[in-house]
Amino acid sequence: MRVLIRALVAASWVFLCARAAMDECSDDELRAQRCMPEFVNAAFNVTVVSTNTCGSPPEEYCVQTGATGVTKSCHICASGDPSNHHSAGYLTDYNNQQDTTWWQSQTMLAGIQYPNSINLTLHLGKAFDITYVRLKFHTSRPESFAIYKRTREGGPWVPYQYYSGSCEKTYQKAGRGFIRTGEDEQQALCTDDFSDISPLTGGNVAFSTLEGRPSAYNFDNSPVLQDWVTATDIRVTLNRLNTFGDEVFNDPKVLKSYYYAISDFAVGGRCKCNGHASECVKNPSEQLVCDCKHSTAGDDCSSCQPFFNDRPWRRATADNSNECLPCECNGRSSSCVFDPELYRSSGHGGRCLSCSDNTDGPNCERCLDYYHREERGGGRCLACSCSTVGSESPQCDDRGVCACKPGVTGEKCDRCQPGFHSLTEAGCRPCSCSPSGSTQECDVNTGQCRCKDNVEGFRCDRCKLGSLVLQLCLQLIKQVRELETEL
Ligand SMILES: *[C@@H]1O[C@H](CO)[C@@H](O)[C@H](O)[C@H]1NC(C)=O
Ligand SMILES: *[C@@H]1O[C@H](CO)[C@@H](O)[C@H](O)[C@H]1NC(C)=O
Ligand SMILES: [Ca+2]
Repeated sequence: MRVLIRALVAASWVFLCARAAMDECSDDELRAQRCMPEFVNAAFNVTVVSTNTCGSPPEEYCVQTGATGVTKSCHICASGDPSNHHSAGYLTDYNNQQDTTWWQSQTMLAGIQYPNSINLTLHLGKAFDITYVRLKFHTSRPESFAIYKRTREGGPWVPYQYYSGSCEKTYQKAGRGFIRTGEDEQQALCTDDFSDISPLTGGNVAFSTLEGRPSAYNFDNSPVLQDWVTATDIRVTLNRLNTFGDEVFNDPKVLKSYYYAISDFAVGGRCKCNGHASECVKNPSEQLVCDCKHSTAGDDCSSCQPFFNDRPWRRATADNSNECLPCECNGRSSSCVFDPELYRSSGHGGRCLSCSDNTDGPNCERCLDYYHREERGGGRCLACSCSTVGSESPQCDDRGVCACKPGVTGEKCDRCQPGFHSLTEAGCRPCSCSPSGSTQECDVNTGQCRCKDNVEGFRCDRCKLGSLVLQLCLQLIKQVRELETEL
């Protein structure tokens, strides 16, 4: 019993050393703090599935007295009989010293002995942080048995601990092994401490998940051990019965006195919520799930709620609740994702999605490309609307002014400058008008120069026939021709 108590205390210390108000997810000033569900026997009233149980059809078993030749008291195990059955439900019922109930296997007479094994499987229905697994035997403890666990639903069975008087022979494990700092802390050890045939009844075996594992003293910072204590299922595999060696004579009475019987199967631990919930509850489909706080989500509070992706999810520690923080989207988006690159560069990893009001950027903080911020009023983002023909680029400046191609003008670059005509992808062409015969302006669409009186032609370089001042006109044009040639 002293060994048991020592084991349980050693195993519980990590959990007990946590802050006093562990059931509160925020303190008096409403600051988030680590919280966890209460410590419970996770196996209580949970059905264990056994691969072998005595009593169908009814069969006789005899109580082991240890002495050979002494008349043994024999009884009937009958699965249908309320007062003589020993079904697996008795493993996890209320454990009453005065009125012991126990599960019992068939006897050695029915072939129960190594290498035939029996599995007792406990399905917790949810991840728990396991502190200990304890078995109370109604007969003598087995010569060899093992405890396995599943870390996640449907995952592989991982050995937790071997108990054997023949560690090397049965499990190929060194007996009395221990784990040094730096070694794999997720390995199952084998011990022969609990494998004696005595006591013949009431022997306990308790496995504490963290005992003898160096990083237990730094549990908050040991993902390896955090994973080690996590289990959704626990399985006890009974491999070899203890005997006095008298079974070799094949006396049925002797063989009927060897069988497995366990009166209590307890699993001490807490519903696993990663420090983000103070209780587990049944969801609408009757599954046990954490009642997550700190803006976390999931059955085990192992992710952040949608829109709380400003930093990566972390489990809560004694001095940091590590609650999930909302994305900053300036009220222009209700969805975001975590962006590791953004988190590295800015310390805020939330990238807002589908920003409204023509905004863009990780926080919807700037205008979309080809938009600019309104100078007065509400500072809305307005479209640049730069002319696709006349602008160098669809992007305008802060004041909404577009960059125009040569000869083009207007805020949106949608018309020709004075003295230019015919807006195309190449900009506007300069008017080519005779300086003396025209006003040097031309039609913006056709390029037709605006001619002085008595002058005509596309460039205004011909005199009108029949003009009164024809002579004067011809003279003028001749002079201009000469001037142009000189230049
Ligand atoms: C045990 O579980 C059953 C349902 O499986 C439930 O009806 C009963 O109340 C539980 N007993 C206790 C003591 O929790
Ligand atoms: C019992 O459990 C062991 C270990 O998980 C497994 O290998 C074996 O197949 C199981 N046996 C039965 C009958 O379920
Ligand atoms: Ca019981």
